[in-house]
Amino acid sequence: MVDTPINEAQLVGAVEHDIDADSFPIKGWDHVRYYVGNAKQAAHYYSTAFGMNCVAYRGPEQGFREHAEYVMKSGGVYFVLAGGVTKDSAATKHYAEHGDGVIEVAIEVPDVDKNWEYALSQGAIAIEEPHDVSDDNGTVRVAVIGTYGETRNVLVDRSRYDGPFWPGFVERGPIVDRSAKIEAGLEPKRFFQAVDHIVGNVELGKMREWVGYYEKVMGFTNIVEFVDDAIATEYSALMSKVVANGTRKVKFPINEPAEGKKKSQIDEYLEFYGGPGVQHLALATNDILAAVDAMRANGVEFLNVPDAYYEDPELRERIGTVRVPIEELQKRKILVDRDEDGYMLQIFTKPQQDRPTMFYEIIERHGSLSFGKGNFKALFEALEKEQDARGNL
Ligand code: TYF
Ligand code: FE
Repeated sequence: MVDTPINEAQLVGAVEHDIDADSFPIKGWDHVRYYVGNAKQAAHYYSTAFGMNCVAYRGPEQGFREHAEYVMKSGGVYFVLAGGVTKDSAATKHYAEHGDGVIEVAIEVPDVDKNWEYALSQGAIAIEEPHDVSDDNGTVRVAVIGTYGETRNVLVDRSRYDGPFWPGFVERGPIVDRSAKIEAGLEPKRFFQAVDHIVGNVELGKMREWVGYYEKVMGFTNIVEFVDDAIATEYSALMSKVVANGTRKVKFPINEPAEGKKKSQIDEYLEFYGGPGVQHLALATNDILAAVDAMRANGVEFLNVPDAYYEDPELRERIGTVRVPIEELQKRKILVDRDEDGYMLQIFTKPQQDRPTMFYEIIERHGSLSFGKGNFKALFEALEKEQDARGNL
């Protein structure tokens, strides 16, 4: 394959940066924890549809009576699918209110106490003070900070731990055996290798507040992508700003609804999720074509993009040459954008649960550090069609 990103930094558009000089140093993503209605079935879906492998488990069998938790991995990031076993467990209640959704966005830090103290001094919402969690395999140090809605940012130091995922978890093998498909060349070993960004939807008028929160509490900076009328189509109007840490490994775009003729896609999310929360996770891949082919074959639905998008001479001029003919992108409905640093390929799934809430983006970066601003119009028009089909007028 030609010219595909090879290391994690390139995959996610990270830049040279010395974290030792930061007030809030960050190594990278640690895990994303979901509360879902049925973790056993979700683990199966994420295995087949997203090519993740189950690596660890914790549940009643280990003495944790409230939840069953399946730890999925693809590349460097852990995805924890937690489901309620009892009728009033935290996951059961969260699911009743929000449907499937993200409860924790966890980041790995060199020294939890240092980050905690800095964050608190800057007005962070304190949820759990730094503490040790241990088993025979060692100790994880952890603290929890609040963010939008019920979402939490967990700070993790796992340098003194070498067991499966987290103390209390036991090792567990893959749920689905994909080896025959991988050997036959039908599926890549991993559909994606890293998390690129995690997006939050907040209420009207709150975007600036949450951007300010990350600037103060985590020392993040506002990068690129102010969103204006350029993306306010008929009724998917939104405002969006991106904050990132110094290395840009951790990027948090934050959206709020904007005035439009009809209901904003962000308002639709807020209504069905029951408040602010994680809207989409962008997963970085070095082969978006193979990933999308495998996901489609396994039943994942993507947003439709009209042929007119690809046939527009302006697009071809703006994009120039990319690693595959445009026709290969068109066949798969993959979007493409270019900025001063390079180009990127991206595609969006439809919502991944019955509520029109969380979805995924698959992204393949080639130098570009941005978020696909050139695609906003086409993307939001496709989203509007989906909103229409749901009767959201
Ligand atoms: O993360 C981003 O900013 C891009 C664009 O509902 C985007 O993926 C923003 C809002 C949205 C879908 C995509
Ligand atoms: Fe995105």
